[in-house]
Amino acid sequence: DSWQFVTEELQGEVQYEYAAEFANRISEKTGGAITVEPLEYGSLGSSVDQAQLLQQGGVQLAAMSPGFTGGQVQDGQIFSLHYFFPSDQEQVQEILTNSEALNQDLRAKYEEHSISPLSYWTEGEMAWTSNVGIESPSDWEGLNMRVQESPLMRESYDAYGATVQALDWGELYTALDRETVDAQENPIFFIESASFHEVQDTVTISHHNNYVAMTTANTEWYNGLDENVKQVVDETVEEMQEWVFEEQLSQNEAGLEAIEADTDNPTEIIELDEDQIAEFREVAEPVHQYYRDEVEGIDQAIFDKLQEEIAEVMGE
Ligand code: 6CS
Repeated sequence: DSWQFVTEELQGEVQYEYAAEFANRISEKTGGAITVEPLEYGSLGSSVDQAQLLQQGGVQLAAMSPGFTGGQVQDGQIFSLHYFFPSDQEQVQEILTNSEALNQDLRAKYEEHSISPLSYWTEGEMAWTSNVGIESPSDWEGLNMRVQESPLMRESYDAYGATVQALDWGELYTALDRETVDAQENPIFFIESASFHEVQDTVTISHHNNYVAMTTANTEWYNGLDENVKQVVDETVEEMQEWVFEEQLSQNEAGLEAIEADTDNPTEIIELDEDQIAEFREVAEPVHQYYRDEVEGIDQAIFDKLQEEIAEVMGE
């Protein structure tokens, strides 16, 4: 048997390397009876196209960011709230791995759309890049922020006074270079790898959110697997949680070093202090309640359960 595993990233980047490692493990465990082909971003269209392809069963497996199906799976937008998850990445990975709200309840919501999230994992904290150097919410005024296809991402940046524009990342470098877009968010490894720092003067370490990715399978395909094969898939997905945590950590560390060492493209690194973070929190937190109470189609029980699970891991 042969499966395709499409990713939203290029060779060398976290999602692609995940798919490649997953492929090795599946092949090893099945003595070569099953091969998995990892696919780079762009080989099957835009990120939105790839999500649709998975839903239609055109590919069996995908690394998917919730942001690209935010219009379809409303509850997946919970990942775009700012200052909702902790900033400690070990805690984040623990929540993503063990949360019942995510791994049972949110999974069921995705499955209504033929997407089975087999796991959720962090690609690291996201940072903001811009030419202005974002240090307080008012710095967002007049900036056009790039977002993914998620209505709630708009709300989060609206709250700071920014305008927003949905764009696939393949178009983002040019948009930043031409200044049709002024700012974007991504983990450090990706900022460096996609060379966004070449066309942005500053990176703000804001601790506002994490980049969450999901290992997804087409639901009908997954449900139709032989029990023993399904077990191999599940077991591999579980093992990969620790592997991908280390992978993102080393890629993010190397990415920061590379940005700092790139003297042809000097980039100011701004780390927000506690007072500055408190200012952002004050503006961002009402969006949590807005999401829970006002966004149509949201399952409030998922929000409440996840919030409790987060508090528990954070020791609150
Ligand atoms: O910003 C984006 O859209 C891209 N960022 C990452 C970290 N992975 C893939 C995604 O499409």
